[in-house]
Formats: sequence, C-alpha cells, structure tokens
Amino acid sequence: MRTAPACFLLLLLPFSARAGFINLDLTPKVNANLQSYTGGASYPVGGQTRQLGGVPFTLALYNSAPGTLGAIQLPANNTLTTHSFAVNISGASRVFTVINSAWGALGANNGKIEVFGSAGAYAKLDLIQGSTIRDHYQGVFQNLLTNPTVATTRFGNDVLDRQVLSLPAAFLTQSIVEFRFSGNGGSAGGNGAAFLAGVTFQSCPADLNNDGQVDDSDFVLFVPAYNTLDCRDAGMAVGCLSDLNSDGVVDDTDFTIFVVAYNELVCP
Ligand SMILES: [Ca+2]
Ligand SMILES: [Ca+2]
Repeated sequence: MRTAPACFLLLLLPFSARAGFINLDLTPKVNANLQSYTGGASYPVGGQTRQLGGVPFTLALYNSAPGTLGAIQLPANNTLTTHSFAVNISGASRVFTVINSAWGALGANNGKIEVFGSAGAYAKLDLIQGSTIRDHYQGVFQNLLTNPTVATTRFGNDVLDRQVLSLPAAFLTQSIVEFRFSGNGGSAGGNGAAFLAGVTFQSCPADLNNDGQVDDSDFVLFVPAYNTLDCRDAGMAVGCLSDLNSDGVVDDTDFTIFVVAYNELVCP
C-alpha cells in the first residue's frame, strides 16, 4: 500500500519488482525467412529486440543466418498444424504477438493463439482476416484490419501487426505453462497462411513506464490516453498500452484497473 515509508520501499523494490515484459524466443521452431517475402527486404532483421506497437519483441534469425528475419509459417495445405512452446510465466495479464499472413481472404479463419495455465486457466485469440490479421504486403490480397487493439508498424510496403490477448484473472495465480500457435493454412495463394514473428508476455500492465511500480509517473502517461479515448486516434500513444482491458478504448473501465494497481504501488 502507498502508506509504507519511502525508506522501506527503497529496500523492498529491488527484491519485489520484476520485469514487466518477458520475450519468447521463437528460434527453435522458425521455418521461414520474412526477408525473402514480397517486399520483405524492408523488414528489420532478426537477432535483436525491437519495439513493435509499443511492445518489445525478440526477433529471431532464420537458420542463424545474418540478414534474415525468422518466423514460424503455417503451411498452405489445408492441414491443421500446431506449434507449441513449454513456458513457465507467472502473473501474466497480457500476451502480445506479431502475426500476419501470406495471402489472405477477408473473413477467413487462419488459426489461433492459445495460452494454458498450470491449473486449467485458458485463453485464446482467433486469427481472422480483416479483424486481427491480414496479408503482410500492402497492395494485394487482404489488407483490411478493423480490430482497434491491433497496432501496425510499417516497413516500406510491408507491415507487422501486433495483436494483444488480455488474460482472465485466473492467470494471476496460475503460471502459463504452454503457448500454442496453430491453424489451417488454407490453399496456396488463397485464404491465407498465418506466420508468427514475435511473442511477449506482460505482467503489471498499469506500469506504463515499465519500472516495476505503478505511481505518478505512470499516471501522467495514462491521463492523455484517457483523454484521447480511442486507440485508433492518431493522437494516441503508440500501441495504446493504457487500454488495460484491450477493448479498443481507454475509459473508466481502464481507470478502475489502473487505480487498483496504483494503490498497490509495487508490481506483484
Ligand atoms: Ca511505473
Ligand atoms: Ca479499455
């Protein structure tokens, strides 16, 4: 609580604060090089951590080769394909992904991401063309994207779209033990085959400046987002991370979540 003396908090913080963002390394399952895709030479290369839609992601290399950008590409063969990662992440509130597709047709369901808790907690995000994902190259196939929680970063004529999955409260007391990316790749050149280029888990989302506590420094970041309201507004901070419940607007619901974390002060 905020009534603790400052000297006590100074002693406490180094031992209780934790990293807000935890990056998943996709390298073991990378099977494609996005640099070789249409327009893909404009993409950043792997082997670095890069901010996309306000969130840091660890970008992978393809076959450890310099100048590549690794991704996990679902095949375009109408066969359900599943990529699973065993993880151990406690206290997560949100999962961010970087997903686009090769090709795409409006409305097609190209798969899903799922997270599984240590005691049965579960959450998923469907990968629907026009809502949460689209073709990576802007100009052909399906380029529409309507979900206000998806944040786009442009690289020439290509994009990387960052999705967010808000987790139910059960994940605050259960560890995430598995992350899963799966889908039916559709037909070659047709409905769309999704690829995954980044995964980042987040705890303590109200810690907007990512320093391990929720205080006035975060409040001054929250207020302009609250006043802007709509995540699609050009004046909104990149990634709209103040939208704590991931519904596309920063409103009283988010403020209520923020206040609870502010009163706790130190991230759990
Ligand atoms: Ca903070
Ligand atoms: Ca919201």
